[in-house]
Amino acid sequence: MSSTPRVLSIQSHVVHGYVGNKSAVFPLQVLGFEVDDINTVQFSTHTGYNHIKGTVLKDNDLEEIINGLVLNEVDYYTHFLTGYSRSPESLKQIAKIIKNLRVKNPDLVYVCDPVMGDHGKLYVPESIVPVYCDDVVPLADILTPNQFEAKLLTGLPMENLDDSLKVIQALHDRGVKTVVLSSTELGDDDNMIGLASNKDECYKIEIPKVDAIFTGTGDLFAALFLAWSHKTKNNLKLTLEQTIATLQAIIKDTYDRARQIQPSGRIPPSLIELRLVQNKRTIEEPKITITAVEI
Ligand code: ATP
Ligand code: PLP
Ligand code: PXL
Repeated sequence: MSSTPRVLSIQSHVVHGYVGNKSAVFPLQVLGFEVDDINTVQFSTHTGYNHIKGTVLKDNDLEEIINGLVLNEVDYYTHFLTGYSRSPESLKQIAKIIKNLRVKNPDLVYVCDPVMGDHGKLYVPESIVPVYCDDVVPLADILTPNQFEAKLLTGLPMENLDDSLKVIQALHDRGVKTVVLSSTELGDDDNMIGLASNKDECYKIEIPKVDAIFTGTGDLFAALFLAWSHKTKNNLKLTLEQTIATLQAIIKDTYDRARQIQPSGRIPPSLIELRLVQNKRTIEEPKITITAVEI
């Protein structure tokens, strides 16, 4: 009998809504993972709302919490997951934490979502970029940047599919086993392209665009990819398909529900919070409707 996988997830907490740990913990638990979650911030809501209120975990506090896990000898994890991080210091701490966790479990899988920005815009301080490049990315087993983040990490252009394969190879060359471009604008007007690659194979998937801005979907993507990699024993094609199938269903349901309430115009953030709880069954058993193709 295989034992229950255990994840340490260091991400944001929001009281209302679904980003960071709120977007990752429930799906991981539903898929059978024990999740220990450290909250880097506790905000009322995500930062897309009009008022941003809450507190940020101090670097000393993060160290103390980790120290408590170590002293109590409960610091054995099969997986480590990190997302949005605002300070270079906290990212450096994360690099230290991974190294220590790997002393306890040399097979620990580190899933890094290098959240820095999207569509040409940074939403973290620029000083974070070199810390990701030099200290964190080389430690990642699975890396889930979007198109903009992948360009930042490699300094390479990404105007077409050929470019994206070079970017992916540059990230493999830094030691990353699995590189996943969670969303790129390399498709047509109606589709985004996702790409997933390991040393043996690379898959492309076309994701139909839904006409709204979702928040927390990148965090959900990373958590689902972690879960399905484990559950499929690293079957890359199936992992990508299960991840996208889940996201598509949740996004469609969230959008349809918002449009019932507000039939036209821009949907405000509070109406488009991801419907995770309502889609528990889909998370458990996604129905694959879009298949990935090998390239
Ligand atoms: P991160 O910044 O966390 O690295 P990201 O920018 O790729 O990730 P998103 O743009 O939220 O994060 O995309 C993650 C996934 O969410 C995509 O692969 C796609 O499946 C889904 N998604 C997000 N927005 C949409 C949308 N408007 N229409 C359809 N799918 C979407
Ligand atoms: N907008 C802001 C201001 C953010 O801080 C983040 C993530 O940190 C996002 C958008 C993106 O969220 P996601 O990629 O999970 O959809
Ligand atoms: O990755 C999404 C995210 C995480 N944490 C906080 C956020 C957001 C997106 O807005 O505001 C605090």
